[in-house]
Amino acid sequence: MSQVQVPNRHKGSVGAGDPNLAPINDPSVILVFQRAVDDKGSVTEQDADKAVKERGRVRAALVTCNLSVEDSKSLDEKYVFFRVSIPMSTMKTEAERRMLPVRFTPKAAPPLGAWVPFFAKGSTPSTMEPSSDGKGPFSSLQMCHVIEEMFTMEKKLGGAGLEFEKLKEFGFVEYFYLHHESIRRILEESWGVQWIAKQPLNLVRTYFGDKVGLYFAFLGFYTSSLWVPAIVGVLMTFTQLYSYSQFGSVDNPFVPLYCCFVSLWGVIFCNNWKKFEHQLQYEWNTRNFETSEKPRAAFLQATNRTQTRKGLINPEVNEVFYSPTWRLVWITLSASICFVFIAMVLFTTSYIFILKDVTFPHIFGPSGAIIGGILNAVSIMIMNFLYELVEHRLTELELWRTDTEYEDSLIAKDFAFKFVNSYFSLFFTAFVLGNFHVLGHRLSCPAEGCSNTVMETLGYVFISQLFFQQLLEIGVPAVQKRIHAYRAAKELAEKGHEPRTASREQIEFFYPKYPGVFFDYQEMVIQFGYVTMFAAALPLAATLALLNNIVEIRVDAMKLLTCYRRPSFNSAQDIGSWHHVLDILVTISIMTNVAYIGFTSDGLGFYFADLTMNSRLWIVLIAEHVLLLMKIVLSTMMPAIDEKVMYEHEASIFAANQKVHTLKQTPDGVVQQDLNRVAKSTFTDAE
Ligand SMILES: [Ca+2]
Ligand SMILES: [Ca+2]
Repeated sequence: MSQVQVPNRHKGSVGAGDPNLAPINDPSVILVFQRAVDDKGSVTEQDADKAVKERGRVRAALVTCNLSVEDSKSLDEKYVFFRVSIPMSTMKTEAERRMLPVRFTPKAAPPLGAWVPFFAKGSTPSTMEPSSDGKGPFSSLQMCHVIEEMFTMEKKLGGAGLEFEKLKEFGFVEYFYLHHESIRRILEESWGVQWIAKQPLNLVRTYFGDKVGLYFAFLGFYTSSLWVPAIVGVLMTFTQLYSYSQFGSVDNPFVPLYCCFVSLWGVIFCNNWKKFEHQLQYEWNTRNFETSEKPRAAFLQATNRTQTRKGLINPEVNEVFYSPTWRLVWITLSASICFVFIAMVLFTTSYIFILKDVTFPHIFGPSGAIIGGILNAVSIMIMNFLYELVEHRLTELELWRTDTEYEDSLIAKDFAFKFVNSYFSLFFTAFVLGNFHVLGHRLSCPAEGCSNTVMETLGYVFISQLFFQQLLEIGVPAVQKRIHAYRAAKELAEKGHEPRTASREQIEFFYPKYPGVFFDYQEMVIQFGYVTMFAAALPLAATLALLNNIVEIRVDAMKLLTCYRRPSFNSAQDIGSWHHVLDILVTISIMTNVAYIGFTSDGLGFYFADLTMNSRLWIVLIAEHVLLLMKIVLSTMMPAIDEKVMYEHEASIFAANQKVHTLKQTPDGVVQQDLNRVAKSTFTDAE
């Protein structure tokens, strides 16, 4: 059966991208083909013949599997776009086959509602919750994802059987998800431009996928947790200003207390986040994602580096065995390169401190310290930039099977380096200055003590990073977009077209691809380290971080909504290895704070008179152990699971299963579910 449906175009509400365009309200995926054009821009013979035929075949294949296709050309005629959307009848069949999760209403699954695999028989508005952005119970993201899967699915299974690698010979470029204009508008109004309002997390997650949703949940949670240290930090700053004005040093009796407070706040924050995340796993149905995760496309394609070994092949996805020994070789290479970079950081930072202490005062006078501080901040950013150039390549070479594994390896690499690069100068000022010889020089702290120097260093690094990262984050995609738009407009102007009439497909095709949430997490985690590790050195760090993050949420949201293409389907169970990174930072922050109290600041002097080095060491050791013990006690006492919520969710799941059972019962007593299972096993076997 073949049918071509023309998607509805609703007039009235218009998109943010272009006020002259009517929004496209059917979730759709765009296939992009490049036409062979000569220098003057007219279509060549070759294109007119072979490629046109091939595109016709693609269109026919899509229509045959009951997808609807609408094609258009870019204004300069260089590109052909196929806008593919999925009619509801096709969506229902495919969803039932794939057992796509849809949500039962609280009425059908009391008390909270629960996720169930879709089945057509139960699909009524009273049982299945209508999606907030798609059609019927499906979200627009689910619909796009089904379309995407149908592209490459074999023909006999009901897919279009497209082979993108082969199609590239005929000008196929890529495909991408088109933004769903009305939802983008709603998100912009309720999320992107709202400063204090609660984030519409459920809609964000439905529209952008679990991974993005989880990131914003984390960012929001972290930001609201920062209120406590931000307020205490302001008070602390006042006490420090007072003691500076009276005694010339920022040390005062509150310093040790504040350090302990921030360390414990870090512990409580991590525990609370785990609890919140667990709750989200129920609400968003991501509990078992990692067990069902599919291999990465790059892993499947790298056949020349994999070996076929009988019995180890996964025929379902053409997967072959990849020897872990080979992977180990690549990991060793990555580790070595990481160490080289770390050594470079150690050397550069030490050298900058020697310049700052020995050379700059002669050349620049009193402003030498400022120049040294800025130089240190700049060197951190340059080293980060260089390392980021190689880390993705290295992880790619390791050939990980799933996205989660890939990301975990990337995070490990990234954190090992960034930890040293971001915090080494602080360790250096806090513990090395005045105590050890560095590269043949003995560097000293000013007369007021090392605390002031640590504060200066942290101040320069933290504030310059906040500033530059925000500038890069807002600036880069905005500039990219402008350049694309400018080029497109220029080309069109040369041909005498009106730039306003470009189709939405064309506009979004020129947007850059969304790079994912990796760097966003990284920025927050490094910031968390600056806030917690040397708490007393810059108590305002928490306040500055809070202010930054209130802006950050909106910047990241608007970036996603207006600067990039819509991200394709993605899922995640939790924030992954970032958990471990946060946990490590919390533990290290206990140690650094205690060491800071003991060796860098003179805060202890207000409590104990005439401290010897030996007694300092004892106090540090005891304080550290007490705090670590408190960390363990707190983690045990504050369960990561809210039991009441969990029981309610489990009860809802149970109720949902019962409801599904009754609904699927056919008049002669056979449960539809068993039929489905048979259908599903046939489906996966054949695939
Ligand atoms: Ca930022
Ligand atoms: Ca960000």
